[in-house]
Amino acid sequence: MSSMMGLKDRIDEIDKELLHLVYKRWELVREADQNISPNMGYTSMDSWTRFVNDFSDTDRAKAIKHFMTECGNFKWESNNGVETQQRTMLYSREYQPENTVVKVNGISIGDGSFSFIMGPCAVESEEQVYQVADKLKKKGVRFLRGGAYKPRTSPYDFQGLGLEGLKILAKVARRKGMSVVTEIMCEEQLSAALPFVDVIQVGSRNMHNFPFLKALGRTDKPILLKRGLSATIEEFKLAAEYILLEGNANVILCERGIRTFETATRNTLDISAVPILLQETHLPVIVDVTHSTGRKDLLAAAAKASIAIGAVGVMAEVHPNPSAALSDAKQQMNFNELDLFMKDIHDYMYSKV
Ligand SMILES: [Mn+2]
Repeated sequence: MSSMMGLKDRIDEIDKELLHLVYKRWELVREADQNISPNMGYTSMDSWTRFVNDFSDTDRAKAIKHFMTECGNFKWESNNGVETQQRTMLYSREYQPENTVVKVNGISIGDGSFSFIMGPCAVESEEQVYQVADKLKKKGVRFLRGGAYKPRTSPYDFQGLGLEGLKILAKVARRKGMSVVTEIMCEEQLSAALPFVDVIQVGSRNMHNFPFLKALGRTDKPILLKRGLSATIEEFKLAAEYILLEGNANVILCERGIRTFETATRNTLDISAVPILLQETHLPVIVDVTHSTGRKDLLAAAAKASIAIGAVGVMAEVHPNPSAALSDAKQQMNFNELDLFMKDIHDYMYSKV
């Protein structure tokens, strides 16, 4: 028994050394990838493949492959007898079988509960935000959304109150015990905005902004990543990978509709993206019912569909007086509509059990 323990200790010791070496190697690989032109025909992946295949001792090769797989970064595929490495994506279920649970001020997203992220399209005044937050809090909503930096399609449209808007949002949210979900548009806004934000939203138009995604990956804030308006599911997952690779594991995916030929809705809600993302990633998936449909008469139906198909939350816009809103006037719910929306969803959730 004691010799078993001794062996185990030695294995642990070796694992530590190996991990240290693998990490050192990984650092060099990253440096090489940044400095060596891919046209030179040399990639770090190739060197590992050569290294392993050069072993005549298959047991040793197997041991190394096993170790690398255990490390979680690579899987191995045999192609006509030649072993090649396939990168295991950090977002994938292979890398992490269990669901990621994102914690925001003690509230969990992705733990089996259902989250509502609601608030006005844009922060317009403290009074407006307060009215909405007060109403939402009474409905049990824990996440207050609101745009301070607004990425508008036209440069002549209302661009948001910026940092001032963010301060209003944070002040009201703190007072109400809610968490702030808001869009930050670029790295320059990040440091000033961080103290006022609990979840950073990456807007649809920014999903492909890789330097920004990397910058977000270096923060420890939860990130709500919206799907690009013309992004495939594969591109969406890879955008998440940019954040994860920099070390931030708190990523929430948000399906928000894609651009199709259909004009009856603002975008086409790609509802089947939800279970695909849940199968292929371990990240929580929510649905933005407001921007995907752009129609108030479809919000509750879209939210119920989202619940049925496995989403862990929905995002929707609420305004005290939508017709006077400075943005998205047509699609924001007023308070009566919010009451009906919440009742509809509540009835649905409880009729299911
Ligand atoms: Mn909006």
